[in-house]
Amino acid sequence: MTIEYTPWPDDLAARYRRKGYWQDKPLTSLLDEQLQTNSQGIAVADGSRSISYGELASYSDNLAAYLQQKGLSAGDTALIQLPNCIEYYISFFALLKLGVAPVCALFNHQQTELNSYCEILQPKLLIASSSHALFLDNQFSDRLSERFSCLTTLLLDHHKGNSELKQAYQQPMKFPPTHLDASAVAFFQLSGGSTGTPKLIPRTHNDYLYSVVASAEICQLDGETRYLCALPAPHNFPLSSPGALGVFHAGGSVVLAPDPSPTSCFSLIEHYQITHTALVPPALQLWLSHAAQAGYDLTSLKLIQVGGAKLSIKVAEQVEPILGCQLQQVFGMAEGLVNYTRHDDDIWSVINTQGKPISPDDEIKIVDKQGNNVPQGTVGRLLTRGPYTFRGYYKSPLHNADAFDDEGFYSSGDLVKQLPSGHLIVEGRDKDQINRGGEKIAAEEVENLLLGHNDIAHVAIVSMPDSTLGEKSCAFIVLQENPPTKLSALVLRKYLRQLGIADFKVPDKFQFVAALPLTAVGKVNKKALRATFEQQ
Ligand code: AMP
Ligand code: DBH
Repeated sequence: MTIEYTPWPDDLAARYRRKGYWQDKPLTSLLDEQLQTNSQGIAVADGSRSISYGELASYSDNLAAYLQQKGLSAGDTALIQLPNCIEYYISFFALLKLGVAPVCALFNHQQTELNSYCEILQPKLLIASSSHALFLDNQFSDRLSERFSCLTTLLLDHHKGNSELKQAYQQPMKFPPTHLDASAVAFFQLSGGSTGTPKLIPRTHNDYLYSVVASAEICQLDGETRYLCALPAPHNFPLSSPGALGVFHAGGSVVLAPDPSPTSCFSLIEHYQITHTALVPPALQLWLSHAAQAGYDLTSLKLIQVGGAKLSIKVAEQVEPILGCQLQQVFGMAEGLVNYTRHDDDIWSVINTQGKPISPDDEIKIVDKQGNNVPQGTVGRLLTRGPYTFRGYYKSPLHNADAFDDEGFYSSGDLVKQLPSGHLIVEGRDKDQINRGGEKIAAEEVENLLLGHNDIAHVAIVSMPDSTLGEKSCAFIVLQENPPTKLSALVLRKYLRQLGIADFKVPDKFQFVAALPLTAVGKVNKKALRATFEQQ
């Protein structure tokens, strides 16, 4: 059984192979290569534990063999939700080895998100952690199993002590190497989304491995690299740009932090002599303001990557003077295209641009509202296709018809301009999304949940400027006539939390209005709603 996805056209696939981007090797080859030469080297550390490449390989073999016995096989799918811990990479590689494609939920996702992923993917397996409130007891997992009869295996991990998951991966078992088709779906990435329901991004071994290997080269990773993974481990940025997988390719070590705060990270930097890390802009700002008085030695840091949301020039300028290391801007997307400022870029480009694409075969179009190319240096909508940019969301034909143009270019919804050097500058966005310090909120998803409330007639969620997060979210609410209860922000927050959505999606502000402004064609005029904040 194979997992369906939209393939690249034959001529492009042939080109990507000819140019050596696609090597027809599975993602698991990263580990196999380290096993040959570096099996004693530390692959991952979290808090007090660490495992070598040899252990990562054998633990993921054991788990793959255990799951095979449970009836999982190539072409099946799984849902993983784990915090930043060693078990995340063991589970990820075990499933890759089996040919089971997981979607890896973020740890702050709640029941709405997990239900959606199960709905779309119909997974056979769930790997989750009892350190998440949803899995403290069996209530939620029982409900999931009842609702999704596809879910036949559940493996729980506990932060402390033994667990089903730990038993499964520690029990020595032979897992004979199986052939994996490198053009098949390896796993699903999560899209930040701009529609009512979450979208999954199928990533193949070939395309993802290329982005990882090319990123590791651009970022000059080697066996001495010690990378601090402080963002959520499954996120595309710390997984692949070059992220943990890039570090594994280079034979370095990944150190996991529970979160990106200075309190969690600075002692780890000093202790493990961290050389590289990846942050979102709000976390960087915290690092900058705490570096001086924290009393930790951060001099091992060579490179801080910043991406996920636009970094202000003022903050970018402070990185070298305050943290004593190089800055790299990263503008990427789980759908594919990733841009980096380069080591040999002039300082102006590093501070002022969001970098240039990984690959000579990343094709970029910047177009106006009619879809015509704009003159160079002019702001327009970004479209892209290339050797690691997907060609379609999983099982979403209607949405795909909008998200791609006739030539298979993906429209990212970003407004950018390109300099003669190829560097892109992100100038804004043309998608119904709020970027809350790197955490993406699809406005429509939260609007739909609020519309489920009996007393709400209309709702529109838009971004409002915020000095720390860049943007926060504001819900403009029109009540039904004569609502029986008095609705307040407090009540609505509680309502959303009871439905169970990730906390960052709960609007920061609720504004009750008599009516929503409309455009000439009768759509909600979000531009006018956003403008109300500019006037304040
Ligand atoms: P996602 O589709 O959830 O992976 O989010 C990718 C989106 O994050 C991009 O399309 C941009 O809108 C935004 N983004 C990522 N990195 C940057 C950056 N360095 N500057 C500005 N926006 C960014
Ligand atoms: O925001 C992102 O999705 C992102 C940012 C930087 C990303 O996917 C990436 C690098 O790979």
